[in-house]
Amino acid sequence: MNAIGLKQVQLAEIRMPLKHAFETSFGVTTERRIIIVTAVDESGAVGYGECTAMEQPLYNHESVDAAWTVIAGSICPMLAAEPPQKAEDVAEILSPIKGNRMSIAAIEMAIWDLEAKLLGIPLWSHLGGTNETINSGVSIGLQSSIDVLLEKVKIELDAGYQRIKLKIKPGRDLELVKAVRDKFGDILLSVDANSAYSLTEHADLFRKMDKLGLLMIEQPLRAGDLIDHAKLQAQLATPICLDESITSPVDARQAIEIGSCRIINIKLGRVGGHSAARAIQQFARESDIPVWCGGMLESGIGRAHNIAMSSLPGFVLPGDISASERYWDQDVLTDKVKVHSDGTINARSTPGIGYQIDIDRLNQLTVRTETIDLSLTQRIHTPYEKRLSNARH
Ligand code: OSB
Ligand code: MG
Repeated sequence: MNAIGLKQVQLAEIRMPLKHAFETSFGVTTERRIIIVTAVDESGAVGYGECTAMEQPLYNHESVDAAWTVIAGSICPMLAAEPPQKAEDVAEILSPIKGNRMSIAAIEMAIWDLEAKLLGIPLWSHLGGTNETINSGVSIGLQSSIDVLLEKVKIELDAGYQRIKLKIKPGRDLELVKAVRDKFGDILLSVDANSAYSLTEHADLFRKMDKLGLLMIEQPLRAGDLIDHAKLQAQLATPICLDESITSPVDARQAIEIGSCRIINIKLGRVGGHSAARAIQQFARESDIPVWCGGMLESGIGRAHNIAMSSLPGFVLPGDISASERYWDQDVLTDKVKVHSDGTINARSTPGIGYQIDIDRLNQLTVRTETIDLSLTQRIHTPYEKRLSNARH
């Protein structure tokens, strides 16, 4: 294929009210502010990406407003100084940037979609995906009472979802997990603490949770605590799954090497996009560590990218990729993401992300825009040798 000729990057912030508030150990989300990135080629072809940063830096260090600044003020000028020839170049060109991976991923995803569309092939096959049937589970936020939670779990099991994940936080954990186990028996069940616990205070609690036959315990401790996660994992039969802790292929290697986890949740945003996600799933697969696709309450655009990523061979557990209708009254796609009654989603054969964007709907939801012409913006050059070594991190 000829090199892509990236000409323009368009940013649009949309605001989407969630159907139901989503509560985790770090806070309650009622509305998502999402940056949609459109990458425009010289030929006029476009690709779409989504920035998964949350409004406040409470899941990780990124936030919507900071991401906007980094994309417009750092990422675009770096791509202007060194235009990517292909989607695979983007992660390397941007590798001198420390952190800010959700900002990088948003544009990297858009360029992957653009490239797949230029080739006329679906993104999932362009990435090297092999599974056209994606297994889907749900993440259920903290609820006002155990009865309400049991009701929600029933609705999702009836809809066919293959795995139920319960959000937990200190004081709201064992009791609700036991109640779900007692009522629904032998279902695939996991919990996600979003890093709310500590090894010194809560090792006992996790030993009790270990008796409940969970598929995994997701991110019990702080993101930086790989050593404490390894100590906790050594005391548990239940696999620990890391989410926030894994921001790169190097994090994945170190976590696996010291035994901090036995499962990894991959989120495109958190790890910096498709190239990094692909490298992590490949390394995990070689190490016999199952991976699955995490979610960040994405609009249909992010959801479509998650489906493409989940087609890669390392993704062997059900992901948090539920139907558009679980979160949104109206999505930004003309044709919503649908989940079959057996809890599966089909990867589509349409080029790129495989879904049509509802431009009118997108415009209605947009509260601010910025257009960056790469020929007009400033250029920020970074040292080449440094970049090559950073790219491996
Ligand atoms: O930790 O997986 C998480 C949502 C926002 C931030 C963090 C997480 C989540 C979820 C929701 O669990 C997953 C989804 O999008 O369905
Ligand atoms: Mg999580």
